[in-house]
Amino acid sequence: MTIDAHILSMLRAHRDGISGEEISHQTGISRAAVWSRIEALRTLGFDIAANPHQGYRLIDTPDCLVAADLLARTDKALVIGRDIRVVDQAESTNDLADEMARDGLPEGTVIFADTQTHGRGRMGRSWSSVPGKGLWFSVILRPALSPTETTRLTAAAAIALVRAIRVETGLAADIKWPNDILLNNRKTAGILIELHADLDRVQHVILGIGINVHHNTSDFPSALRQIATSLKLAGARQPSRPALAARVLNELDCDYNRILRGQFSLVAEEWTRHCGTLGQTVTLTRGDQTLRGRAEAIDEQGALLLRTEHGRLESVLSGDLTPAP
Ligand code: BTX
Repeated sequence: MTIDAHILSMLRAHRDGISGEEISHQTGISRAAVWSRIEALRTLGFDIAANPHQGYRLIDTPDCLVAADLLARTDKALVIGRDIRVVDQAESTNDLADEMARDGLPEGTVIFADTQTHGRGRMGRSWSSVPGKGLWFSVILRPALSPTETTRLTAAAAIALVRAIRVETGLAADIKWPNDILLNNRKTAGILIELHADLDRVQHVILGIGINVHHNTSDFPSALRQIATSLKLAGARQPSRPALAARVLNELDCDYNRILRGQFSLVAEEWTRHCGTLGQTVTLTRGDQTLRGRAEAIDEQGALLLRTEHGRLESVLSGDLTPAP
């Protein structure tokens, strides 16, 4: 953890205040250096009070993403959030994370961008990533899974998002198979998994997540206004991007470790409870193929089990679903 992350973590643990001497003792830097780090944090927008009796007290946190702040909030992470980086702009955080993974950065490293110029969805679709309005980030993972088993990671990310949104905003989101998080039937978050793999072994996986947080309707491109929403539009009062970011990472850490421990059934169970798609008759589109059937469950890989009109049970790993007429 960086010194700033350590200081923020101590300030959070001592809401009534902590002395400069104690911070200096725990971080191993001088009291003058503590003061100068507090000044630097104030410049970033952290409201930190100082008084001779109570010491330093964290009053308020800015809505912007600061790596030290996120690290302080995820300091119990087993894997995800061990290293966190923030950039102002990226073409796509998935590309940045992929470069970082190829450069050997460890699994669990997370990269956030305040905006993306070429944010993408599946199959070359674009993902709108308005500056300062949402969370656009990617996580490097190196799981011991086969390429088909990585579908489990989409399910894990989906339930982590549902829990994080509920805890931070009180809103109950639905999962739409395979990778959409909906509020009031509109897309508020999306998940994009990209693999670097051999035939039977994954080298690394980039898990990209986009969450619309502060958008007003006019912040979305006109083509999205009828299908997209944000936490704010769905009724969240003053959602905080850093609080939500850290919560998602903490929840994801928990679900990722469930998968690594062979407990995907727990993830699948929770996914099933939150998935609005199950039980519906749907049309699945995959390239130029379409399939009509009833969405029944997800299997142990994370694939959707679809009962076709002919009674066959098809297991599908990817595609787009629409309600069947
Ligand atoms: P998807 O292919 O399921 O959805 C893409 C579709 O979603 C678009 O064609 C458009 O209709 C709609 N859409 C685009 N932007 C938004 C938005 N902001 N809110 C709601 N709907 C939208 C979904 O793919 C996967 C999205 C992952 C995005 C993250 S952001 C960080 C990381 N970097 C990156 O380039 N992608 C991921």
